[in-house]
Amino acid sequence: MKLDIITIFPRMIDAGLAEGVVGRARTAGLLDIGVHNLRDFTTDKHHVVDDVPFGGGPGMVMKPEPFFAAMTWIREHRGAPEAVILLTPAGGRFTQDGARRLAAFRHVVLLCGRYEGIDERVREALATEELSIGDYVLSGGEVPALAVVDAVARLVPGVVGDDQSVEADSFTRGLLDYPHYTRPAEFEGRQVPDVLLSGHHAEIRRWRRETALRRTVERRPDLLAGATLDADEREWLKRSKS
Ligand code: 4GX
Repeated sequence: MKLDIITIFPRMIDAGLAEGVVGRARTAGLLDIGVHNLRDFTTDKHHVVDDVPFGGGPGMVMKPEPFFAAMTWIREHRGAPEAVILLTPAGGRFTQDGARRLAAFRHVVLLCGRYEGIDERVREALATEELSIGDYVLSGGEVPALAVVDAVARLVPGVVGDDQSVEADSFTRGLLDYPHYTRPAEFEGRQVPDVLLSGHHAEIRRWRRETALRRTVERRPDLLAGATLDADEREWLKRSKS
């Protein structure tokens, strides 16, 4: 999969994509990620990327021309992307379903804004969609872009070594994860649940499904509407309601 990110802070993106499964997938050639410094696409001596807002008001607005020049460079040197995403609190919420949708594309471009925002003509003429990672105000689109790339990349076949670990993920099943334990079996007086030490694999599976479901009911009941439950799980859910 090919990804291109346009930003005034390319080192933030480089650092965030150098480690872990994404870093390894880049080295292995599974992900082709281009990081582009917006200032490289300015034509003035001081590489200015922002200007005062028409109509007045506080803060600065990102100029359109460097974004248009960067997109022209990308189309010429990297090919025509299937999606150009602007990260903004005004976008639709980025979810696991959204990550799956984007992971099916071969080439995606992410546009990172700073300051009060980006000239509206960038959104109109360049962006094919706008995404938000949540209802809070960040200082720029770089952290959202890293979140989107990370969530999408780990769905690309081969990026996460073990397919089963993507399968097991919370949200792949539409439920929260079950609790995980490793050695020692007792730590500061806290015991690992006996069933996990029992070697009874059918019982372990059952405990995990039931615990995941109970946690979801308690913490994120909103997720249940989109979860795929088997007959046992529907029965546990009915009992948990009474
Ligand atoms: N999920 N921000 C973007 C600047 C900006 C504003 C408007 C383009 C248009 C955010 C979020 C987020 C803050 C990133 C404002 N750029 N982005 N930035 N939450 O808060 O995506």
